[in-house]
Amino acid sequence: MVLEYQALTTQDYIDLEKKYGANNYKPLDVVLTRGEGIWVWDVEGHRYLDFLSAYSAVNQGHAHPRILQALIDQAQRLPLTSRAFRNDQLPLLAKELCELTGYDKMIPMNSGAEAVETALKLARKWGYKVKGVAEDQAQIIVCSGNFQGRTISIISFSDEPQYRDGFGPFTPGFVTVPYGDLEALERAITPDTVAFSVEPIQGEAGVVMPPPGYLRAAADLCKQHNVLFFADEIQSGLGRSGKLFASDWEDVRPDMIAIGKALSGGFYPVSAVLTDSQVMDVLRPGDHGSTFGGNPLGAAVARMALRVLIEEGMIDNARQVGAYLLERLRQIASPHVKEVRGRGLLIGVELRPEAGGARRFCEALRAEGLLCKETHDHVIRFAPPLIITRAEVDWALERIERVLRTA
Ligand code: IF1
Repeated sequence: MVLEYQALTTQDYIDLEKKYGANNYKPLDVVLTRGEGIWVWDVEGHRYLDFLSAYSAVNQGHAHPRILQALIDQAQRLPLTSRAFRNDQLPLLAKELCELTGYDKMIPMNSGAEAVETALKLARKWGYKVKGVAEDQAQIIVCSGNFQGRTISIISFSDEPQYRDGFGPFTPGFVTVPYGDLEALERAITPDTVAFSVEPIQGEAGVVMPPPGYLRAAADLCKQHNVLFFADEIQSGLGRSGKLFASDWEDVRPDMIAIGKALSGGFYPVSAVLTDSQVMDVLRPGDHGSTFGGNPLGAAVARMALRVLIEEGMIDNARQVGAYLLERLRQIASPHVKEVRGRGLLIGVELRPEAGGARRFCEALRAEGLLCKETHDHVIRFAPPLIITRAEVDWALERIERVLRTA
């Protein structure tokens, strides 16, 4: 029985969430009830342009009709089998994903963090079984400023105090080097190093771009030292940067890639790790898995999410419209802006400390009908769905310019 509530107000919803929900986020106080394409509506009927895309999980736009239909069709047939039995969707997703990305194999998971954990386990096991690292001695090099999920092992290599506070003891076997520092990476590699884990664009750190040539040179270093280059493309991948993967901008083919978020068009948690047989074949039946990993509903949704991404030209659109947005943002004369950076439709506007923090700009943008989120106090992240048109970007720019110049 679906509980029917008389029309609750925004405040009613906020109060309910505060009363019964964990206080683990500080969201904008907008209560959304409907989404379609780049637009979302709140319970008061206000329309907003979604400039966050659920942190790049809605690259295809909200409620994409073709992905929705795939969800409905599969849900009416067979949502879940567990991996104790096979199903008729996972093999097709595996084939289509490997053909699209050029990797030998994929392993399906659910959340991005689970994909990252899976990649770390694969790297360690490959280190022991193939590279010959002594048991329990595997080292994985990570970058300062990383954000790759919230599990205990992943926050074990975070350098954000809040993400670690109160959650120790931490998982060993990680070494941190400054993002973009090639010499530091070379110095950190030892015979026990099994992988280098990197976000080709650091999203949470504030849309931090790698120095030109860094990814290419880091990948070459990894090859020289028989170290797996693992790219976390969960946020930067699947068209967000204007290419299929952000790694593509430097012609880097990672040894291993984690994807998630837009892999399902925002309809369902679906993630995966892509790699070649020499790595994936270290796994034996029973080594790793998950109840929902590879379920037919998520697989059917992911197949259609990838299909519309390619068939509807969303990646090229992200590159073209993203370049336009970046250029126009850089032309805005605002005393508050320190730097505008990004690639494709993953853009960050870093504000000067004197601007008083990005939150108030996000609140002002919301009043103008744009939903954005600050990251790390001083950066406003602009990441609309990849289907946005130049005209819709102009609509947004008019409001962004007004806020950046008058707030
Ligand atoms: C939150 C951030 C973004 C990710 C990369 C793995 C994951 C994420 C590069 C884990 C997830 C999400 C998590 C969400 C907010 C959002 C976020 F602000 F936290 F950092 F996007 F920048 N790798 N990012 O960006 O994927 O397990 O969440 O599916 O935790 O607040 P997940």
